[in-house]
Amino acid sequence: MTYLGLDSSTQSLSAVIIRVEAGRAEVVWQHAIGFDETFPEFGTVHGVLPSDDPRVKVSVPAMWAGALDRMLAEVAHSGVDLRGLRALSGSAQQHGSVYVRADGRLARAVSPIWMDSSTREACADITAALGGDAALASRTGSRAFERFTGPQIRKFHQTEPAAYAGTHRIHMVSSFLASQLIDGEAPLDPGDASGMNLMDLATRDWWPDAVAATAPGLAARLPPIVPPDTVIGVLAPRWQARHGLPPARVVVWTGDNPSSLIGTGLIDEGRVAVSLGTSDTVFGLMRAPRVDAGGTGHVFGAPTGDYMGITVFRNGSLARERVRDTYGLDWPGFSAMLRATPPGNHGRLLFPWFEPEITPDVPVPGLRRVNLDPGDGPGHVRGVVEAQMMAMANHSAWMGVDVRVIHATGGASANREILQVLADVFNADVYRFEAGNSACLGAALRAWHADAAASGHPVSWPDVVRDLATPDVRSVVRPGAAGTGVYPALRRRYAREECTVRHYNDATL
Ligand code: XUL
Repeated sequence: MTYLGLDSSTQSLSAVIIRVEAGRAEVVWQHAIGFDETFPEFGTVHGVLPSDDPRVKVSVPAMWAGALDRMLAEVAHSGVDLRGLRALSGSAQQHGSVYVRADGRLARAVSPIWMDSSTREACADITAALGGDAALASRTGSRAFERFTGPQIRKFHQTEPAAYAGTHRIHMVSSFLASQLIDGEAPLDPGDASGMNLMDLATRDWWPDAVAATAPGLAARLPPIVPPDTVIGVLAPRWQARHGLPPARVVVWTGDNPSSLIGTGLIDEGRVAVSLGTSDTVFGLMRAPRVDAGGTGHVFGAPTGDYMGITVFRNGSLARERVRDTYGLDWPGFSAMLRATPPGNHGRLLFPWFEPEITPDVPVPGLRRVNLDPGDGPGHVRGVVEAQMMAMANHSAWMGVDVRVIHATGGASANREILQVLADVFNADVYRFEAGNSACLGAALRAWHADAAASGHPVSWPDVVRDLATPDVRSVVRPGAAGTGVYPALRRRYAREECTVRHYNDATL
């Protein structure tokens, strides 16, 4: 039996095929399609359309759908025997919204994505209508965030009322792509729906007050929310005919972070994963929703039916790349500079907010430096990595996990020197994974879990994650002396400085 997992991220669409025989799972094929280079006609840069306003970040649903078509062709030519393809599922960048008319055409050719920070007024309106940050967070898992789909919908309704009126269905990226696969209207799962400021965490259904506070007539435009293991249809006849694929079951899609929870094997409480991708995220499973009183983190639904706590940082891989490029380095050169600089960076601090930051809330982008000269390449290399790791450690404390072990994933987890800083700052053992894309792997594993349940032969989550989503023990990076030496005090200093400098509006500081 084989299962296909897909992941539509900010910059690319990835796929993985796993084979399951006698309960053992192995990866038999993987592939990725980069958006910018494969579809230059759409004009995206790192998967995003250029904009004069740094707060506005949109991308192109037609490009995502084109990539899906291209990927199914690649799957068909993968050389894997697909007669045994039982099911597929997928994940996507979270929060983005796609506006579809009744005739199936798009009411808006572009979609706001998770990097957008242009909905401050909409957030304020929704927060006021629902009784404040704490009330909204305790009900939906998060206070209002600018990238969340509810505030985005409110802005769309206010700025383009005619297009909103002509919208029949508002999809997230995940349900938009799943809809293509079944040639119908796909529902949402609680994992992705909890990134909208619209879902009631307790009922895992729409919260009527939030729906009413967001935009008129919204209830009729939202997809239903179904349990995470739901089979929503089969691969539509047009895909079967076009690519010679079987009528495999399609399992509801979810967000990339919930899917990564499975792809990094986090099916119990007590461990966290750190994903170092376009966004950096820290997340872990929660049996009961413990909402962040400080308002930086989120509680989402988990694919296991539990919950997950997560904190999201916008200046992830693109910030690391900006520093690398500014000082004319390649990745080996970047790593060499990390090795050559001491933990603590001689007191030099960098706040790497090249773009508006989500955590902490920094609406006006720009680097802030403390004791750091703009020409100091080594100081910036260690500065960006230490800043990212300290921000992650500080801002994920609300999850209440005593972090002893970290599962590291995402592109930068291939870099041992970056993982050493992660291990030192958290004073925790860090493990890596074989599979490059944990969201994509998680989608394939979720397809297996749901298909087994639908076939009347359920497989437990521990069995599903055992072979492929277990960290490679040989990959462990252990904390050095800095874990108990410099970093505890430096983390406190970083937190204090962060409170001050995030209010500065001058990018040249
Ligand atoms: C999660 C978030 C990002 C995107 C990246 O809240 O905004 O991690 O999901 O694809």
